[in-house]
Amino acid sequence: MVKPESGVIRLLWISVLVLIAALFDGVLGDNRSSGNVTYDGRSLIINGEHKLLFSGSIHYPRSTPEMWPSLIAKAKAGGLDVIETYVFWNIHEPQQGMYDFSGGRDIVRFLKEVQAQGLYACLRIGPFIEAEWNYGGLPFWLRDIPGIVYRSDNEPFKVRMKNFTTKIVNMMMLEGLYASEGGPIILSQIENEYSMVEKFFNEKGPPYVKWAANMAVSLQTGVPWIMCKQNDAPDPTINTCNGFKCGETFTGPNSPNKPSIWTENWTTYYQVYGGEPYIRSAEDIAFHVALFIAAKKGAFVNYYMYHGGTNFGRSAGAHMITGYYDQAPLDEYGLIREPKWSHLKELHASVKLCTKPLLYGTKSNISLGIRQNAFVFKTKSRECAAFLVNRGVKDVSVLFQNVTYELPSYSISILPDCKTVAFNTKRVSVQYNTRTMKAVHKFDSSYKWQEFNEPIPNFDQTTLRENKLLEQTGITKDSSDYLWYTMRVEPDSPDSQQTLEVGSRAHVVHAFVNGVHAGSAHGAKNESSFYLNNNITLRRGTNNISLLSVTVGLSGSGAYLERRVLGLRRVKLRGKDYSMQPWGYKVGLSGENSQIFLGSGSNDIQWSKLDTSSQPLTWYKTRFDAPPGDDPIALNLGSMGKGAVWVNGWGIGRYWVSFLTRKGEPSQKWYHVPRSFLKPTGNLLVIFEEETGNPVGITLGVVSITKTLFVDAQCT
Ligand SMILES: *[C@@H]1O[C@H](CO)[C@@H](O)[C@H](O)[C@H]1NC(C)=O
Ligand SMILES: *[C@@H]1O[C@H](CO)[C@@H](O)[C@H](O)[C@H]1NC(C)=O
Ligand SMILES: *[C@@H]1O[C@H](CO)[C@@H](O)[C@H](O)[C@H]1NC(C)=O
Ligand SMILES: *[C@@H]1O[C@H](CO)[C@@H](O)[C@H](O)[C@H]1NC(C)=O
Ligand SMILES: *[C@@H]1O[C@H](CO)[C@@H](O)[C@H](O)[C@H]1NC(C)=O
Ligand SMILES: *[C@@H]1O[C@H](CO)[C@@H](O)[C@H](O)[C@H]1NC(C)=O
Ligand SMILES: *[C@@H]1O[C@H](CO)[C@@H](O)[C@H](O)[C@H]1NC(C)=O
Ligand SMILES: *[C@@H]1O[C@H](CO)[C@@H](O)[C@H](O)[C@H]1NC(C)=O
Ligand SMILES: CC(=O)N[C@H]1CO[C@H](CO)[C@@H](O)[C@@H]1O
Repeated sequence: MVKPESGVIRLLWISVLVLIAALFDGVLGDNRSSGNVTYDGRSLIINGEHKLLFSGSIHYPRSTPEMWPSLIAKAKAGGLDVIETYVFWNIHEPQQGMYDFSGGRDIVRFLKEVQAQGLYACLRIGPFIEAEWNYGGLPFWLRDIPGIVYRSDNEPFKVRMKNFTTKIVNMMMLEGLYASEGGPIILSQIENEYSMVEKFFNEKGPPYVKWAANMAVSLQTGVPWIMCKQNDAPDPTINTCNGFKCGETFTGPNSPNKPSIWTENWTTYYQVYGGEPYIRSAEDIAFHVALFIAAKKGAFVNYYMYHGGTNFGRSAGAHMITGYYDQAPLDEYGLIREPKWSHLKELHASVKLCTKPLLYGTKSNISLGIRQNAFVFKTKSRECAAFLVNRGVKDVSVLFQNVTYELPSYSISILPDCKTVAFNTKRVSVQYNTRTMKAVHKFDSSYKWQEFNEPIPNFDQTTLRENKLLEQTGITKDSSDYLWYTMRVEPDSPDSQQTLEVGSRAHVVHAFVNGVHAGSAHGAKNESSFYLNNNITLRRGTNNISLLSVTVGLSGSGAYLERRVLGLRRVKLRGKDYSMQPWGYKVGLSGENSQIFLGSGSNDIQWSKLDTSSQPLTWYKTRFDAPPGDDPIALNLGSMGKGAVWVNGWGIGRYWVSFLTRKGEPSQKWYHVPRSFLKPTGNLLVIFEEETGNPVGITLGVVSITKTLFVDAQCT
């Protein structure tokens, strides 16, 4: 009889259990060999064997091919069996019929790395994915297809969706990547959380679900298809659960012969500009995973995300910060975050010890108290595993099979032999760590910087004209975040103060009057429209009003994305509406149009010495050497306002440090620069700053992990 012991003894015990688990691997056939994949009411069946699988999301475009092997290795070491990724349609088919699977888009290389490390893969094709990714992963050109309605029983959409899904499935088959061919892919997903929007499509919703399922199944991959958060997923596709607490909320598979699968157990939550990081404790995640496995007969759990990574370039969805799920078990840089990583690793090892009773035993539910119960799994050959659950807010002692067990509040103890506690979700016995950013280079020599002021276009310089305010993305086609709206105005009473009111449905607006900055305003994730209200001074005669409307990623959430309206909706001067006056438009920035971030000289770009009085809309450039070593590196942009960064032409992402959280902090100050983007010396750093940030305050840091304190299980 072993009761929960001190952290050290328990750690030893865990190691023994992990060893036993390793020995059992062969016996249980848990060697992740591929073969035909089917399922029944208990689990997925691979090569004839039932499987209890732990999975983690790692999205290939959110890191670099150079990072993939180590991310996958750390996932495997953390006890995962499966790597899950979406397929990101808009990076693969940026123009209709023109495909790109090169470099960081090489999904086949990613999946082959998963295979080489002996793991399975779950391929969530979508091809609508949301994923806090620009436009939910849909290519923007779809919007120009006449009559298209996305994600609905709509022929123009279905043709494109089928075309891309087929393209991906064929590509995987050609490479032998489905388990049925000896490859790693054991599951594929069609659509994504459709039930969240289905009602908005009225009678066009249900037939679309059926069509999507049939279309997917007809591709004959030899592995099952899942539809997450789709309780009516048509046979044989499997409905799966997404959420924080599937152990409590999942209503179960929609057929007794489908297994319980949790496709998105959120390890944290995405972060928006102005938002704080969401910290979900290792204990809370472990509790809900153990509960899902015990109470819901869960047979597949996927961590969303196991590694979040970086929204490089313009890939982030509306208002999303550049770092993605930094609080996951592997942080943005791919470094192990403790105690999350190890605590979950111990959970996986303990649950794996229960594999036989869990998969082949019968379950009983025994009450141990008002808020305490035991889920007991027993096979005919009397192998037994128990999960002792305390849903109460107090630590309690319970009597289970004549033995007393201490159960901390809101925790689950796992007893792989119905006697010995191998793991308790609340007792964290691993070393905590903290991440340190050590500045190794300061960009404080102003003479090493050059700048270029983005020209402010006037109405006279525009070619696209319309007597109204146009929808933004209809003009930009999302080729840029930026659209200039320009007009001319002659004031009735000159030299006077006028109120300028701009109503916008984009994300940011910067106003310029006769080339001089006259105010800015912005919205937020929860504020889809906003106003700029400023007093401006007009001159006698013609005045040039230039308004730069900015998007910060396109939303991928909700129905009818093809009808979304962005950009300026109303402009008033001294109360008079100018919305239907002649407006001139310019798409993008001069710097963007001449690819200033590639460093190659262009005739329109005249770089000059750094001016001490920074003005809005300025490009900055300098060069730097790579810090020695292999540790990840990041730029501290805390001295800047809002804009975007490039290193050697690679888009590092947008930054928006001037948008403060309620605590008065930027949501993200450090921006990951992957090592593989760098040369040893002379790396080109280019920044576009929309506000009046100070580039001389930027630093380059090396990211490292320090173990901090050992927390004894009894002391927590
Ligand atoms: C893996 O499992 C398959 C099927 O159960 C078996 O044929 C194969 O020998 C196993 N491989 C190893 C290395 O155990
Ligand atoms: C998969 O199923 C097919 C058709 O039932 C069968 O021919 C094939 O041998 C199976 N493959 C494996 C690896 O079991
Ligand atoms: C997809 O559409 C392209 C044209 O854009 C066509 O060439 C291709 O054959 C189609 N592929 C499939 C699998 O339907
Ligand atoms: C198990 O029993 C407890 C009461 O002891 C009850 O609260 C709980 O809902 C039961 N769970 C299942 C999955 O039957
Ligand atoms: C518990 O103790 C009682 C009486 O001492 C005994 O009859 C019973 O078999 C025991 N149960 C187990 C599971 O050991
Ligand atoms: C407005 O723009 C025109 C064309 O660029 C320019 O000639 C004129 O001087 C500008 N007016 C003011 C007041 O800046
Ligand atoms: C949006 O969120 C911010 C911060 O949480 C809050 O101050 C603001 O009132 C919210 N706006 C709306 C329209 O809910
Ligand atoms: C604009 O000026 C008016 C009158 O001077 C004043 O009442 C108002 O507060 C000012 N508005 C802003 C946004 O500064
Ligand atoms: C889509 C979804 O279910 N989101 C939920 C995730 O969990 C958080 C916190 O529990 C909820 O606020 C969301 O609504």
